[in-house]
Amino acid sequence: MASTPNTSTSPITTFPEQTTGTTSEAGLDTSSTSEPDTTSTGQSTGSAAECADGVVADGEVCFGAPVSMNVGKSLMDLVVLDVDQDGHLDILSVNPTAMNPLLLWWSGGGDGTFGEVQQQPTYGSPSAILVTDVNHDKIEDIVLTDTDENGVRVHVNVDGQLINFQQIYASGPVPIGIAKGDFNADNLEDLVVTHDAGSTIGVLRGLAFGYKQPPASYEIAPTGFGIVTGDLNGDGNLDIISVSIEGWTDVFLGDGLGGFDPFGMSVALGTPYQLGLLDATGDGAVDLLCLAGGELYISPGDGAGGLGEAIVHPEIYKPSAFVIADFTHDGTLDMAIGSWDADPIAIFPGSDTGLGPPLGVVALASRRMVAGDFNEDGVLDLALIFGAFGNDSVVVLSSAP
Ligand SMILES: [Ca+2]
Ligand SMILES: [Ca+2]
Ligand SMILES: [Ca+2]
Ligand SMILES: [Ca+2]
Repeated sequence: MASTPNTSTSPITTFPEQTTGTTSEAGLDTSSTSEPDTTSTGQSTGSAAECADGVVADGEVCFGAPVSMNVGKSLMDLVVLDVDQDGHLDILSVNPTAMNPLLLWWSGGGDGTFGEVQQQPTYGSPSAILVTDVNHDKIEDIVLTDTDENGVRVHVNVDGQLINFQQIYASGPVPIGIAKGDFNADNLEDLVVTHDAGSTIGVLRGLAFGYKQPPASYEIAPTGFGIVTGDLNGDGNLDIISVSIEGWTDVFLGDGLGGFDPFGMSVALGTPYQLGLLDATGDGAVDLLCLAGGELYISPGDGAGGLGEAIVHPEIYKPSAFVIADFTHDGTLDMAIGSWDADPIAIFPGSDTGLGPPLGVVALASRRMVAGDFNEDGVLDLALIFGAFGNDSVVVLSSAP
């Protein structure tokens, strides 16, 4: 992976030619660099697969025309959950404005369409958002890290309303990142929070309602920035990977009882922007993906908790955001990744041999991305934040198999 096999200087031309299943609308769109394209940009990959024929084929990646919802505000992140409890996925974001932070959400119609924006106040200074079930009633709620309160704030879904219970669960100084998982196998989701001050992460054990206090603190390299959970050593227990603002990576192996053992630390990277876990190299072990310094770094996992020296993915140009999910519906995780330069959002399909050649989708400068089946056809769709900070839009790319 030291160099790209393609000698062209244009990252766009490193995408493979589409040889089958194309139409006049198919293929990469390179005509628009600043506004969402309004034409269909679907494409297919297999000889039997054709976009827009209504048949879901393994390996096929097809999207219809983008649908854009302008917000006119800055958005922090996107999450997906059924807020109004009508059985259809909704999209929720946070406008983190000082003094008057808002939750903004759009009710999904189940057909890829969304209603008018709805908003409600939240409080403090939200810095990260996560969907989880705070009260374990099988209805998803949200938690926000709050840098004013040095903890997490919960909004619990009660009859389709995200109720703020004015309760803060302390995590540590200046929380900036959050991840979840059931660390002690009691079927109650737990949280881990990383902090932009000091050198700790805080583990918050899930209770029947809320989280155990005080948090369990673990030392990391100062100061924290990104946090992600997954099973690095394949023992069935969730582990925690923290990446500091300078790129130091701390691994904590979970014991399955809620405790964590520091495993090791490695350097790399630079200031991380986003973290994820996926077997990118195809050796069966989970690898750490990290957006940092205008590159996608892959720290190859050794399957025992260790992370090797990070390598730069050679085919990804100025990455802006990614989401890991099974877009090709073949049971293997894929990576959708966007670019700051309005190059196409690319889907890198996962396989037994690692991430395959990318498929271009549409030229959009996405800042955050999330996946969900909004049009309920069994194939994942994308939602992303588009636009300059302060005047953002949410753009939905629905599958069109
Ligand atoms: Ca809904
Ligand atoms: Ca709940
Ligand atoms: Ca738990
Ligand atoms: Ca879909």
